Amino acid sequence: MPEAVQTPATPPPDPQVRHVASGKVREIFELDAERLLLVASDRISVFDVVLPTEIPDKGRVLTGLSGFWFARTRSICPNHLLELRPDGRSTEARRLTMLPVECVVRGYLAGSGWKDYLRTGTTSGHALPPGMLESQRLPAPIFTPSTKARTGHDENISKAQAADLVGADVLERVERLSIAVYELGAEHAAAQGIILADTKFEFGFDGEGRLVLADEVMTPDSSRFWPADDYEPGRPQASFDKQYVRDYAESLGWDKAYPGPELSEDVVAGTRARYVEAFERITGVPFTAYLADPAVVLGRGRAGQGGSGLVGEA
Ligand code: Q0N
Repeated sequence: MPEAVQTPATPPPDPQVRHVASGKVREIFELDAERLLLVASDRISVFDVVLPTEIPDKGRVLTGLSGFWFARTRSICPNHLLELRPDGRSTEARRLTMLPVECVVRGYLAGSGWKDYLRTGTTSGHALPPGMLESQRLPAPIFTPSTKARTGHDENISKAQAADLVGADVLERVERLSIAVYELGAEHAAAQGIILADTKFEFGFDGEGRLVLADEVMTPDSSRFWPADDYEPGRPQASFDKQYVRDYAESLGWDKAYPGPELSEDVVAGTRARYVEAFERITGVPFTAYLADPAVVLGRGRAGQGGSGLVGEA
């Protein structure tokens, strides 16, 4: 394994590049009227707090996984990916008009879906079978839209509320697309021993009025990844990627409030290894090959690119 290269989360200063938005661990810049640059940092958040210690290459793992899924879901839905940059953490993307709903798909009952079910027997208006256990697999995947509340937290909304935001027709289309992309991802991940319990998608419209898949896709930051070999319904599941960090942070007696603890070298190394393992299991590509040429995950070499070169072309 080559030494992990630490690069800044932000591209080199360039007066042409305007900062558009910033998430807890990602930033978005404007390249021109049609294109954005999405940069994934190595920052990690746990219990909703960004920790002071970074996980080397985490941003590259997430960028590569998203690229892999974009390439493999094109037949279901066009997407915003134009290019992965050679740094492996930056994605050039088509600029879209984003929908103001987050498209969550749940295949298993966890997190806020489980909490809603305990309180009401339903989640986002889906009547679920009685007597379900925490983390249990649902009879079929369900679509549970959410919005960013003023607190910055995601808030589950009913399908009727989501339809008020985007229109009933658009909502029906993103529901169908979201479930189809999730089913492809969950089946692929399961074959590699990873349960994709749930995931969040974002869509936008391009200039021609097409619905396009955007953001990051089926990464550990936008999804729950569980190791299949210790899956057991009736309790919360270990996180494939963040469990060492959670266990370590709790062993220190951290109260889960800002600021979070510094991580030990062991925890950093173990966590980095879990991210790389998820990348390699899902993509089938050695992470060293991704570092040498990120385009390997797109199933097209840098040399001999066919078509227009747009992964997301319709
Ligand atoms: C964009 N975010 C993340 C929507 C925004 N391809 C794109 N074109 C234009 N804007 C964005 C993308 C992408 N990806 C995505 N911000 C800007 C934040 N979401 C939160 C929910 O609402």
